This record gives sequence, structure tokens and C-alpha cells, in this order.
Amino acid sequence: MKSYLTTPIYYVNAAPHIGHAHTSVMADILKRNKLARGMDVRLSTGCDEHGQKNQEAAEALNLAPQDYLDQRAEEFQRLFDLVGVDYDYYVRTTRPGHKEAVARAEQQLFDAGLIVKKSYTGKYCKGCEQFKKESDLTEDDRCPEHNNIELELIDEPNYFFPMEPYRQRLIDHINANPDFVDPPMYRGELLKMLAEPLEDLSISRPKARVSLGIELPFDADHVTYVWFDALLNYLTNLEFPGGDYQDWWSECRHLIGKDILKTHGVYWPTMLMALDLPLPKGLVVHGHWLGDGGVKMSKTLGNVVDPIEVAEKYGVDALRYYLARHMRTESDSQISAETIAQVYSSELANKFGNLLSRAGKFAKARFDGVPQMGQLTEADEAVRAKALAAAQGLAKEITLTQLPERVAALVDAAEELNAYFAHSAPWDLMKEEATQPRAGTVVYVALDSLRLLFEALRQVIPVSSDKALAMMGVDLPAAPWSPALDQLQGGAPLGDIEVLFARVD
Ligand code: ME8
Repeated sequence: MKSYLTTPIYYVNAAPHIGHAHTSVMADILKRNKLARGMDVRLSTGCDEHGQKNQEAAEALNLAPQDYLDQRAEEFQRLFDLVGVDYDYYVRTTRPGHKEAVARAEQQLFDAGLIVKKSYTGKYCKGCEQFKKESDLTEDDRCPEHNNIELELIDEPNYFFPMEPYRQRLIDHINANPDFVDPPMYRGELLKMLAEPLEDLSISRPKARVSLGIELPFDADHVTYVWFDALLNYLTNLEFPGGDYQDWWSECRHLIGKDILKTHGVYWPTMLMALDLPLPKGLVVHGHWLGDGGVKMSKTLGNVVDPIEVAEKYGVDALRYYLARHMRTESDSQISAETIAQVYSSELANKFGNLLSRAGKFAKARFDGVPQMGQLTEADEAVRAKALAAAQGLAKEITLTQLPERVAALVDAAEELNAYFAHSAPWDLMKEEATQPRAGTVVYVALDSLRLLFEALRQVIPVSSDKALAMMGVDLPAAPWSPALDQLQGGAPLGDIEVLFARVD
């Protein structure tokens, strides 16, 4: 079975931040979950390179636009590589193949009379790269997403794509496909947006004002750079309209932050309908990370979390783990370097790392490898069952909404294993010959259950999990993965037991 996951393509007018790392890491985790279930998966992430914001950012640095874009695209790619995003497509909208496909799609709509030219007066938010209706604005006439940006009053000829003709069809589609938007809260929001007639979508700017875009094939004085360009990346990655794009397109889900629900839930489906193309399977929406104090991160407030800094200080897996464990899809969540460090130490180091180190070193020193498992007690069976059930939570399909609770179940199981190990005190049992086999059983149960938890954690923190499995001397599980107990072999050697999650001050 195929699956095609996409992330937004990010504006490159500034350095990548935690939000960009977030959606791409989440897509990566969903990809690993699908791979573990034996699916064939493709993942796209990358950059939205055109537009006014990017053009102005290049000008501010006195750089030629292409040089600026090349630098930023590399910087974003370095971040995705650093945080372990296993992407199949790294999108750059300046890629010639993308630009040609966008121009072809525009020509198709223009020829069908679905794009019209008219002069437009309105307020434009550079942050969103969108015109705003009065009803979109805050009381003091600002964009709710970009309070710090002055809206521009624009009066110029633009080409427009009228969306209203597709509104009812889209409502019907959403009603007929309950999982078109996940979680359902955003489905309600989307239907609310569709309750009123839809405006015409501006798809071009005069080249004289903004040059960083794709020239309209039917009017060389105008460029497209707005959503019409960006959204089509999801298709052009697949070499649309050629190749086997249909096989993947029919299995596409877009991961997005709640800020771009309208563009993905209204603009994009209406564009696809006009182009006579099927809609994606669905939208997977998440909330936003807020900085310390529950407010938007900003340099002035000093509450910005830099993903690269965090990854360098605490390790990539500290960051990935925190994102997976603490993001909520239906509300915003807070993040700070301090809370990442706390969770790293209280969960990754103290629960998973600690048990691996204690049980692993004990097994090596006293049993010269994996001990033999003897008769199981009720307590043994209970911790084993808990570990198995927690691992099974990641062998099933996960949604973004479920991810934090599935990870929490692994932590609970690890906590119980730690308590079991401490309470069973195998070091005491080793003192009498008669109870030594029992000590072996305890160590076996702890290690084998922990192995299961790390097999599950491979989807979230692949690098550390694979290291842990190597320390336990086991092969990485093959796909499709089906979690099972008793995969450690009594008498088998263990690898070197090293510190998995080093302490950080
Ligand atoms: O909107 N918390 O690009 P963008 C969580 N180019 N996620 C966040 C976040 C936060 N605080 N801030 C940003 C654009 N994100 C367009 C998209 S797609 C065809 C074109 C993530 O750079 C989240 O996924 O503003 C959000 O939707 C996206 O970055 C916006 O990125």
C-alpha cells in the first residue's frame, strides 16, 4: 500500500525555526510508522522560494535573489537532515520542472476561461502573502497571524481564479469524507469558512512590483508566486502530469499547521476541481508551538527556541521526542529549551536510558550476556504485557492527535519496568545460589521488555533506538514489524553498554 505525505513548503525569508522542524519531523514520524507497517511511503518537504517576502529578504542582504535562495534552501535542508527527516523530495519552487508545470496548469485554466483579469483594490498581508477581507482583520485592522506587519493597500490589475463555483461541491466532499480533515475540530472550521460565498483568488502580481515568481504563460508582465505556485508543488514533485503520479496522488495527505487551513482546505481543493483533478485524501492539521509564557515566540521576548541549538546541545532525539510527546493538534502548546531539557532528563535519560544501563551492565557483569528466562511470576507477566501493549500502539496506524498518548504509553511502561527492576532487586537475588535463576529471569524480563519499547521508539527517535538495540545485541526488526516478546536469546552476547542519553547541565 502506498502513502504520500507532504509538509508545507516553508518561506525562506528568514532562518528556519522550530515550527518548520516540527511539521517535517511529524511527517517523518508518520512515515516511519507506515514503513514499520510495511507500506510504501514518499515524503516531501522543502521551500517556498517565490514572493515578495523572499524578494525583500534578498534585497535587504544585497544579494541576487538566486544566490539568496540557494543559501537559504541549503540552510533549511541542513536542518531537515540534522533532525533526521527522511524526505524523498526536497522541494524548491525555483526548480524548472515545477515552474513549467505551474505555467501549464495556469494556461489550462486560462484557456477554459477560469482565470479572469480585473483591477483590484485591497489590503494585502505580506506575512500570509494573501489579500485580506475586512472580516479577516483584527479590531485594530491588522492580520491576526501577523500583528507586527503593516498591511499594504494595493490597487493594481491582477489575474484571479474565481473559487465560488466549486464551493458546494467542496462542502459535499467534506461531508461525504469525514476523514478529509483530521482532527475533526478543523473540519468544523473549514465548513464555517465555506458557509459564505468565496472570493476570487488573486493568482498574480505585476512583474514591475514583484519579480520573484513564475511568469504567467499568457501575460509576460505578470508573475505567479502566491498559493497557486506553492500548492502545486504537491503534484509537481510527482512529475505531474507524467510518470506514475496518479498512484501516489490518490494516497496523499498534507500535514499543515492550523494557520494554513484555508489555503489547503479551500484554495487548493477548488484549484484541483478546476483542473479536473482528484482531491487529496486529506489534511492533517496541528496547533502551534508557543514560546515561554504561552505567547508567540519572538526575538524581543527572548523566548525563541532554535531547533539547531537544541539539537546540538541535547541531541536531535531530545528535540524529536519533545515535539512528538508534547504537541497537541487541537490547541497550542508551549516549548522552551528548559522544558526540552527537563523532559530529556526525566524521561529519556532517567527512564529509558537508566534502565538500559542498569539492566544491561548487570547482565554483562553477572551473566556474561543475556540471562536465561525461567518461570514467570504474575508481576513479570504484568510488566511484559504492559510493554507489549505500549509497543503495539506504534505498530498500528497513528494519527498526529494520537501520537503524544502513544508515546506516553511507552513512558508509562518504562516507568513500571524501572520500578519492577528496583523492587525485584536482582543484585540481592544473586547473593544466594538458589535465587540466582530468579535474578536472571528479572533481568531478562527487563531487557526484553525494554527492547520492545525501543523497537517502537524507532519511529520517534530512530538514532538512539537503533543504538540501544545494538547494545542489546539484536538485529533491527524487519518490516512489517510485529511486536513480540521473548526475542532476546538467553546466553546471547550483549554489545557494549554505553550511555545512551548523556547528562547535560
Ligand atoms: O505558510 N508551531 O510557509 P511558512 C508549529 N509557504 N508549526 C509551525 C509554527 C509554530 N509556531 N510556525 C510555523 C507558508 N509552523 C507557505 C506554505 S504550502 C504549499 C505553502 C509550520 O514558512 C506549520 O506547518 O509560514 C505552518 O503551517 C507552516 O510552518 C507555515 O510555514
